[in-house]
Parts: sequence; structure tokens; C-alpha cells
Amino acid sequence: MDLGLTQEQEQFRALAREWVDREVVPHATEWDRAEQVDPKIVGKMAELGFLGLGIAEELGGSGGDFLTYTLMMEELGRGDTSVRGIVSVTLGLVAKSIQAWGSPAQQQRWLPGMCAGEILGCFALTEPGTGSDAANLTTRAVRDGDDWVLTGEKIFITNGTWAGVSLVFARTGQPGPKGITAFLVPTDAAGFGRREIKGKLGLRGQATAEIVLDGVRVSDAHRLGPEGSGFKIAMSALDKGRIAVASGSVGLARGCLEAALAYAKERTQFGKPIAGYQLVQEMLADMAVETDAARLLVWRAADLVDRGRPFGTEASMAKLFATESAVKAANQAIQVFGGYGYVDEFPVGKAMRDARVTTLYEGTSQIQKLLIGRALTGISAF
Ligand code: COS
Repeated sequence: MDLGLTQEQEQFRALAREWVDREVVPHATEWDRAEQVDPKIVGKMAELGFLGLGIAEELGGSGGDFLTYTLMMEELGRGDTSVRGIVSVTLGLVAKSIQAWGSPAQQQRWLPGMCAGEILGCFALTEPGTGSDAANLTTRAVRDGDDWVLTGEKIFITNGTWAGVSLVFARTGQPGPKGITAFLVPTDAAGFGRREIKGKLGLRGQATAEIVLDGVRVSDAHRLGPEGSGFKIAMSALDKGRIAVASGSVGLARGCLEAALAYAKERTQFGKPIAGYQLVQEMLADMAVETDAARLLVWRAADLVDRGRPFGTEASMAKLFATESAVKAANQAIQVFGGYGYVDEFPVGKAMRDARVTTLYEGTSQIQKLLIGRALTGISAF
């Protein structure tokens, strides 16, 4: 067993780390207050090849294995979960689904622009009435000659108002998972309405939207994969997406640990730095152990992906542990900072608000536990 990174992976991580320190960390608070990251960040990430990682070079991507992708997620997650989300949805959920399931014409139409940061993607699965129970979604796509007409509502869609292409999951047949088909819908299509959801607890820099499809007409050439395969496309994207969320959460937890450690060495109470007190060291030690353990779960899942082995259960374990650990780490970091952790002059309050969503999206902690339970027992709770 070799838990070391290759020289290429080390170099990539160093580049991403330095870039995040320069381009993301200094602005994260201001973007959080403004409820919008600077859109220019997208082009800057594209220049470094971040938005094409794992996409074939002939389609405008920069290649690279899945482990390298998780290294990028960790660094972006350390800097700002909103920025990490823009990439993990555009690249991880949408572009990679197009690469895996798309026709050559669909790949040519969307992927070079997505890798160049000119087109963002959004993943339109969740609906007002179906979150965890995604197989029961009600958005409909009805065949009309060579076209499909889509009608329905989607909610909590990351990049919703920024995206140029929306991967929409709609019902085309029977109830349940086998009646769902995926479509690549240009967001400037007539009848495609979107509204940004404001007032979120965290992830404020990222455009989260409600989407209304009011008779949106697309040709059959916009269908992604075979009819009835939409649920499979969504679930296989989410399997890898969950590793990305896990890795971003490792980054978030590491950011909290680094901030708390630096602060604890600086802050003096009762005549000595608080880092010298055992109860503070306990919090720092807990954060360090859980962050490292979460990273090892992420790397194991990523390694399985890279070796072409089944990884779904390991992805669920990584997501469950890393996201819950990130919430704990942010909470402990606030404890170390005391009153200063409660104002946004320091980054840990934002980390707490941002961490909270990670146990909800791309499958709640409860869904991950039920998936792990099903793998252990062979009995499905759904
Ligand atoms: N990869 C590929 N195919 C998958 C799959 C996966 N991870 N999971 C299920 N499928 C396939 C199954 O193989 C099955 O097809 P076959 O009968 O041809 O084999 C079909 O999809 C239906 O499977 P099943 O009925 O077993 O569905 P599940 O029980 O796996 O799914 C849960 C139920 C609750 C696990 C699923 O709906 C889920 O993950 N919900 C959470 C949704 C979510 O994460 N939402 C967040 C949206 S993004 S913010």
C-alpha cells in the first residue's frame, strides 16, 4: 500500500494551494457579505485547467485522475465552499456526465466551453416535493414529433442563475426510477425561468436557484443517454459527487483547524497562549484526527474510482464522515475563537454556516447511512 501522492499530484496540490491562498482566501468574507463570488473567478480557474480536470484533452479538458480532482476539491473547499461548489457541479456533475453519456455532438457542443469557463452547468434533479426521494420526481417531458416539451419545477439548484446548460431530469415514462430521462437544456430556451434564492444560512457566494420549466421545447438531440436512463445517470454522477463534497469538507475542516491553531497560539488568557491549555489542545487534536481520517476515506474512494473498482459504499462513508466532521470542526473552531468566532472578521463563523449544508446536499447523512446499511445487510430501507 502506498498512501503517498505522485510527483504530479504533489505539484498540482501545491499549485492549487498557492492559488487559493492568493485568489480566494482574501476575498471569501467580502463575497459572503455581498452574497456573490466575483464571477471573474471562473475564468481564472479555467486558465489553470481546474474546470477541465478529468475531461479528455481533445474535448478541451486537462486530463488527470480522480484523486487529483479530490485534491483540487480539498483546496477549493478550504478557500470557499461556494467556489468549490461552482466547480464540483459544473465539472463533476454536469461535464463529466456529458463525457460519460453524451454523443460526440453533445460533447463537442458543451465540453470545450465548459472547460474554458465560458459555460457553467447546473444539475436540475431536486424538486420542491422530491429531495431524498429523487426517483419520484414529477417534472415531465412529453414527446412532440422530434421534440420534447418539459414542464415542472426544480429547487436548490447550484449555479442555477449562472449556468448556460442545465442537466434536467424529467419523467418520460412509468412512475419510479425507470421512467426518468436526462436532457441537456440550454438555459436561454424559451420557457426556462430561474430565480436566485436569497437569505441562505451559508453558501452565500454561490447562485442557488429555483427553476421553472414552462413548456420548454428541445429537440431529441438534447436527450442525454437512452430514454429511461436518467436516474442511473443522476445516481452515478452523485456517487462521484459525494466524494467531491467529502473532499471539499476535508478542506473546510482543515481551514478551521489551521485558523484555530494560529489563533490559539496568538491569543493569551491568564498570562499564556490558550494553545497551552489542555482543553484547547483537546479540541485541536479532535479536529486534526477527524480531518485526517476523513481525508483517508476520501482517498480510498478516489483510489477505487481510479482503479475502476466499485466505490459507491466507500463514497457514502467518505461523504457521511467528512461532512459531519466538517460541521464539528467548524463548531470547535468557533469555540477556540470565543466571541471573535461569532463575528465575520474571522473565517470560522462562515465555515460553520457553509459546512452545515454539506450534510444535506448530494444525499443527506441519513441517506448515506441507509446506503451503507443496505450494502452491509443486503436489505433496502427504501
Ligand atoms: N449508479 C448507477 N445506477 C444506480 C445507482 C448508482 N449509484 N443507484 C441506483 N441505480 C440504479 C439501480 O441499479 C436501478 O436500476 P436497475 O434496476 O436497472 O439495476 C435503478 O437505479 C433504481 O435503483 P433503486 O430503486 O435501488 O434506487 P436506490 O434505492 O438506489 O435509490 C436512493 C434510492 C434514496 C438511494 C436515491 O434516490 C438517492 O440517492 N436519493 C438521494 C438523492 C440525492 O442525493 N439528492 C440530492 C440531489 S443533488 S443536491
